[in-house]
Amino acid sequence: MTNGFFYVNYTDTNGDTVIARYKVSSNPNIANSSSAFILLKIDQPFSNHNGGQLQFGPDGFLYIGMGDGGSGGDPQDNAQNLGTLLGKMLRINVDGDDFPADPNRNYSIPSDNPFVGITGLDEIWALGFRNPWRFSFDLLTNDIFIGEVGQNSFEEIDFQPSSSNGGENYGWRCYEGNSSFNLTGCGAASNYEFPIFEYSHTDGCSVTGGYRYRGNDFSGLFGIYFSGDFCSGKIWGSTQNGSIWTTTQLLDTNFSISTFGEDEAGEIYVAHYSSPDGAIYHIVSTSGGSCVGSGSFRIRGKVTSSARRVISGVTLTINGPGSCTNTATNDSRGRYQFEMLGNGAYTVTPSKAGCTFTPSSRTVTISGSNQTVNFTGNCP
Ligand SMILES: [Ca+2]
Ligand SMILES: [Ca+2]
Ligand SMILES: [Ca+2]
Repeated sequence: MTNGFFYVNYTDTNGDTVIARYKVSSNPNIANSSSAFILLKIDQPFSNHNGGQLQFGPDGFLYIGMGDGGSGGDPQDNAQNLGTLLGKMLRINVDGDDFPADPNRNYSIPSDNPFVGITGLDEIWALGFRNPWRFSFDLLTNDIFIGEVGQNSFEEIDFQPSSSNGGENYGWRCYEGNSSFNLTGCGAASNYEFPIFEYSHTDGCSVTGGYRYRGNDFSGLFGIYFSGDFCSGKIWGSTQNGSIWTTTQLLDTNFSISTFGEDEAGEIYVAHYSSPDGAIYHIVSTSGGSCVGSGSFRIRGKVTSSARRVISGVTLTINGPGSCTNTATNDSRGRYQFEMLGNGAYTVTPSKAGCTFTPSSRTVTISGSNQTVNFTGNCP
């Protein structure tokens, strides 16, 4: 953000949740410690399940993941209660103050929040969460993925499409994952949103929600949503086909997975929490996959002899980001092309029995535009 503000969610020394804004100092890596401005304070009845994730949405509003207040089994029934901010996803406007008399609420309410004008706190964007402490927006579609920690049996990933107007009920403490937990006072199952992925405590103990890969370096990972488990170190990948999600285990690490991260280019990282020193790892693909389909640009060109005669039937091999590869054969006019390429460096290599080419291969970088790569061949 060019205004130098950044936002944090912390647990204060009373055990309560604070959402605060700070400003960077003259050193871009150091905050001005006297610049604190508290937006929101929320009393926490127990010491666990404070949530913690903050994300600005593509709409410019701040989304806040709030746990159910803690203990076990949501004893205060917070997640299903529209009169408390606990157990909710919140959505606020960090500009303005709709509560001038309240020193613990210093923000305004987006007018299209789902409980504006009806019963329910106006900050609420979605409800029915136990501890949604890691959630993220899909950089391409703006869909929301929410890692939701379960009680004793099931961990889950919840999904909210970008077309949503908010107000979904994700089920906790009526449901833990897809299974009923405590149905006292609950409605029909059709009132609740169920996870796109759940796993039992055979495979872990506490889910860490991640990001959907939208980077350019590993085309084979494009569109995969990554999540992991703090206890087992397993990492899963979820892929979408219409409304159907399929999840497979991609890695079984010895990490204590405390968070995933996403950089400005859409590359994904995973953090291993350990004492005294943790570590951050970059998730890469070693399996290649197709370069074609990872973006919207093309490489094309022509193969001719030094006398400018067409050489056809040449096989062209492309190698690109993340070890991706494709081949194409040029046409009777000597032309070839590779379409739908993402940004990055590509090497194109021609081959045909009995021929030599000048140069033998060429490397070009796609950076927001198409590229032309021609070759001269000698086929005596
Ligand atoms: Ca206020
Ligand atoms: Ca209301
Ligand atoms: Ca749920």
